[in-house]
Amino acid sequence: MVLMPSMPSMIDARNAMLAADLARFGGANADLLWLAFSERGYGAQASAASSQDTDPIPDFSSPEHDNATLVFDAIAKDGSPVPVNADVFAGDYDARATPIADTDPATTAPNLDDTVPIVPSMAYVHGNNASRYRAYNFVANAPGYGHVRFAVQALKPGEVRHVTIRFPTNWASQSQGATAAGDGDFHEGLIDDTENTNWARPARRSRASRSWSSSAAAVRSRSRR
Ligand SMILES: [Ca+2]
Ligand SMILES: [Ca+2]
Repeated sequence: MVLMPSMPSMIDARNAMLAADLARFGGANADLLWLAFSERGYGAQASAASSQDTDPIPDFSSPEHDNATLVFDAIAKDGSPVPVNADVFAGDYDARATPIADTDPATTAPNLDDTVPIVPSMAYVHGNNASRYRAYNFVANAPGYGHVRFAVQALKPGEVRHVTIRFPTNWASQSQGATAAGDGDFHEGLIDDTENTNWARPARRSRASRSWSSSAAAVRSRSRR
């Protein structure tokens, strides 16, 4: 703790723990520390602008281990030859996270290519499901194709693993021509292929005025209360 700056980012906290191990134990635990950090996205190339950064850049590679490499490809399940421009996120959810890869050749920035160096996972603990302990979980989404969740199991040191993500077409997507209308706000949030955005139900009204509201969305919304 004393090695951390005030208002540390998670990266600052990682660096302080590595420095403490170096100062006190001559770096004897560096491999274990880097493994634990890298498995959780705090690898050597991870970065955050500040402790307030809500879009830090994750990295899953370790400077102490023989990393594996993931190479992502995305295709449409129905055989459409149109390229699927997918964003790939580590974990189970694409909101409040930044991608670790994408399959869109037009985008270039850290983590926006199709190749991910990644430390072979020994214990990516997420939930209580034992089958997940040797796997990395991912979610990918693409305009017109919704999202796909998948796991990559048992990576080996130095392995290059090609992962093809097969997307079902989402005919209820605005990218496939769907439209949404009705009560509430942010209708496009229903049909934009990402859980990051949501429809908002109508603001609460008095009982008298609410009884006049009869769209399907409003009826469903009331029945859940
Ligand atoms: Ca790209
Ligand atoms: Ca949405």
